[in-house]
Amino acid sequence: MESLLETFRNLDLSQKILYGVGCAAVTTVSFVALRKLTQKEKRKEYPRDTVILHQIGRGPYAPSMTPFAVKLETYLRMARIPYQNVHGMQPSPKGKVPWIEYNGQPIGDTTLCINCLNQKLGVDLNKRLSPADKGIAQAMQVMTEEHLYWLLAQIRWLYSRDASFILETFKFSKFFLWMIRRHIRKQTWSQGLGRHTEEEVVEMMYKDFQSISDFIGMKKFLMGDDPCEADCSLFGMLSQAYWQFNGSGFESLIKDKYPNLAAYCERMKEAFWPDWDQCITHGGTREATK
Ligand SMILES: N[C@@H](CCC(=O)N[C@@H](CS)C(=O)NCC(=O)O)C(=O)O
Repeated sequence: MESLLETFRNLDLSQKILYGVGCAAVTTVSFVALRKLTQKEKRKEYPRDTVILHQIGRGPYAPSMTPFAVKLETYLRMARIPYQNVHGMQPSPKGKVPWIEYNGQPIGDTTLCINCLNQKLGVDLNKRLSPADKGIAQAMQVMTEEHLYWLLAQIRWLYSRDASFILETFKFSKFFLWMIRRHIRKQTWSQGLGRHTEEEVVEMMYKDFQSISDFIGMKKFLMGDDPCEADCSLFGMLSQAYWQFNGSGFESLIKDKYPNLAAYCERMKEAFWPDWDQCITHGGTREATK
């Protein structure tokens, strides 16, 4: 020990700095490795053949504040697949939420989760659709998830007139909200829709809602009398705008301007969420508009 200290004292400044950086790197790597090891030890044993659905906590007026969690859980219910919720902030191996584990296999991205379960369990919620209708359903789903989602994200997170709902729901500090907004600004800028003005974003949102509303018309579900896979996605997204768009300035938009979409939301809720009131945190279903 003594000779080690002596050697250290005899080093010049740059060698001492190099030595310090080396020590810090070794300590960090050991700490991370140790954490990973202990985490692995603590890894939970889940029942076999049950989907473990990792998602953030319940939402105040819909079962989640993320449309993708409502989508995935609705799919599990529609396909009657046994599942267990694990609420928390742990992201998928792809860095997003929600995600699933199935017999020890983690799967990220809701569409990939659904594809994998369809394949493993022989589920096909689109079996009554013609090839042309499958094409339309896919286009509607992609518009909902990859276009409308980013518009609604900007309206909820960036343009909200009143952020108190978000602050209270997520128990965020103002600083954390600022960080989330920064993250969403960066994401939407890279995606492209974040480069538009607020007016342009709002106009695009109207156009998406109008297209979906016109397409559904008087049908019960997106593609007719029977619900299909894309309904999970659509319902997940609409559930946010219909039930929990508080503070956005568009709280009553669906109810006032697109009554067939409001009826659709209620129909999906009735068909797949008989326990809705137990799955929301606000105690009792809120009227869609104030
Ligand atoms: N395509 C993904 C989208 C999931 C998604 O965007 N989740 C959001 C929450 S609504 C998220 O995890 N955001 C964190 C981030 O992007 O860093 C899926 O279907 O799972």
